[in-house]
Amino acid sequence: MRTQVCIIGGGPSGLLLSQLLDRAGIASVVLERQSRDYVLGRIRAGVLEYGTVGMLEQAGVAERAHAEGLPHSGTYLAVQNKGFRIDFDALIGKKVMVYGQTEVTRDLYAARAAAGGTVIHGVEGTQPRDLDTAAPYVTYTLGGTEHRIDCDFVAGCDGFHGPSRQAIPKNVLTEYERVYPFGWLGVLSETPPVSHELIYANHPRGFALASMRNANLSRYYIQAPVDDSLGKWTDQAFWDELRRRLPHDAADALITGPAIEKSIAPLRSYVADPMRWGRLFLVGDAAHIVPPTGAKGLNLAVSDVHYLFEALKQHYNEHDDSGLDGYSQTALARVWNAIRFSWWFTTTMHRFPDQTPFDQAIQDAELRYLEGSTTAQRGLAENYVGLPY
Ligand code: FAS
Ligand code: PHB
Repeated sequence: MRTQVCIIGGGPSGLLLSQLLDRAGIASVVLERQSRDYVLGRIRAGVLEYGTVGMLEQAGVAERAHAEGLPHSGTYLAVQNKGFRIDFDALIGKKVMVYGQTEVTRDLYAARAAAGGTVIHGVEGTQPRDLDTAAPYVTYTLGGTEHRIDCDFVAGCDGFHGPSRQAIPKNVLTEYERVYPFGWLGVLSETPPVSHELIYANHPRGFALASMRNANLSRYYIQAPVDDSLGKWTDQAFWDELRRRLPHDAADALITGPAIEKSIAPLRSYVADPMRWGRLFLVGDAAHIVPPTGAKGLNLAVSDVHYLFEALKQHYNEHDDSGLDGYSQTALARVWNAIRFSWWFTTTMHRFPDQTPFDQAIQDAELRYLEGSTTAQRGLAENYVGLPY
């Protein structure tokens, strides 16, 4: 088989890139290791930057998001059970949209199917090859049969554990990493959200987040040891701990119910540089990971797609490779802005096991400054709603 762009990974970045390329008349094939249902069964991001909504519109897949998504013009922060609001609209004149990554991916799968796009599920042993030549190709097996796709470019949209980043020689790649000494215990429940907007809570017992997916589907998180066993956290234990950490009015209003999904996710910051090697371009989690505190993971994947899509269009339509040659530098500039914001927000809102009284005093001062300064709040707001592409 031959195509113009071979995309490894059928998550949000791979599917969005394929959809955009298709609408620009550029052929692609998506190779996905898991089944469609497995991909859709993953519970992940919940907040879309306004730039991400714009990209979904450009891809022709934003209709359901606009119909069912929840525009949010602000968020609450809470310190020791006392909340205050950051008003995105008043500070920045922009909103975010609460619409789950699962639904974004569902809409993208539907659009690829409607367009007759090629998404091959269940592939194994995917391997990009001859990336440092003008004739790269990708091999994989399907049902025990070896296949090969010849292409012009390979987009590594295969997440943190995929083969694309591994294909870059170790002496070419610089990796930056910070692992946080805690995880997030997340619960999904078919209950009305406790608040009409998100609540990020800093509490001596640890961080908590009240989020949502729709009017009857709530998403809650509490900071927990990353090696905690899920068995330890009965639903009741989770709800009791969440109540202790939320603002008092929210804790009193909390409607609980059975957890329909419960998981512990580790938190890390990670960046791989460069995001390009020869005809391979890394996109999304294949190149970078952020702690979910700043709601940046999915949104960063989308801005990478934006830069790569524009560069590929420029290559095919104008025979100009300046976008491709500048992709890694351009994408990494935005990545590092998001890495910084996510690190700052995580450091400000969580309790670290080894933090000294000085560290705690600094965190308290940071939060008091944030509560009392519209300038500080404007900084948080412009990063949270998404910096321009
Ligand atoms: P993805 O990992 O989504 O997709 C990569 C795809 O490649 C997967 O479908 C995988 O099956 C496939 N693949 C891997 N290896 C392959 C191979 N060898 N061959 C073929 N296919 C292969 N972000 C937020 O913004 N907010 C959040 O709250 C949030 N919560 C998260 C919670 C968890 C538990 C995790 C793991 C991530 C969370 N994220 C969150 C980040 C997450 O949403 C990612 O940023 C987003 O999925 C990135 O999209 P992709 O880059 O497409 O990678
Ligand atoms: C979520 O709804 O899953 C969510 C929202 C905001 C975050 C992280 C996760 O910062």
